[in-house]
Amino acid sequence: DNPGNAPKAEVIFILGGPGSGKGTQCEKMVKDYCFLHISTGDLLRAERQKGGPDAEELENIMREGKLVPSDTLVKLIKKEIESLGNTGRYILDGFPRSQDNWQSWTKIIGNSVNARFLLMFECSEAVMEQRLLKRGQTSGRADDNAETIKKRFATFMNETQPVVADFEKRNMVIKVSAEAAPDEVYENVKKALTNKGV
Ligand code: B4P
Repeated sequence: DNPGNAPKAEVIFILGGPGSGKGTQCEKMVKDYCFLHISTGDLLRAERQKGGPDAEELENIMREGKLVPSDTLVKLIKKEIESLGNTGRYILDGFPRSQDNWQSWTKIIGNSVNARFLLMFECSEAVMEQRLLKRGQTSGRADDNAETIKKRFATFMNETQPVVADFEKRNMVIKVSAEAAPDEVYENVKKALTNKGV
């Protein structure tokens, strides 16, 4: 599984509301740090694109702003990390979005990967909504419209906030303000990573 005794893979989880700028900040981090980037949204969109037996179901769930089944997603994440030799430093963008996500992680990946901490982007709904509507003008994404955005916010409140609270109890959350322009937000990110010894 782990040829040549390479160090165990290590992961930093990245979360924030829909439109908080996770993807944007991850792109910046990859340029400056030795991180491999896995975006759960991109993984799922790629899976849908392949057109396998689950493609239609994935499309429908995402259009509804709901979460896809956790085991399906965690198996995809596992495959991705394995394909890179089960080693390296990852930023996992969009995970864990629910307590169920985290249970699947524990069951399917567990201690084979070292989970470091959770970087949480904080942003008001008004700002997030504006960003997503703007992206929706060109993204072609089925979920960047006013109706789905409302549902994504509800999913975030009801399913993601509780798992973030669980991580907070274990002192594993580091919060970053994500209201400002991308470069300014990135300054906050770098400070947060330095504080964590990254
Ligand atoms: P994602 O693709 O992760 O959706 P997202 O929340 O919109 O994040 P994204 O990274 O794309 O946007 P960002 O905030 O960076 O997930 C899509 C769907 O997949 C979910 O709804 C769910 O169905 C499924 N899914 C994903 N993870 C799952 C999981 N763990 N379990 C189950 N299901 C899962 O950026 C938004 C926009 O803002 C961009 O246009 C960007 O250019 C702009 N922007 C960013 N930063 C900005 C800034 N500072 N100022 C101005 N604009 C900014």
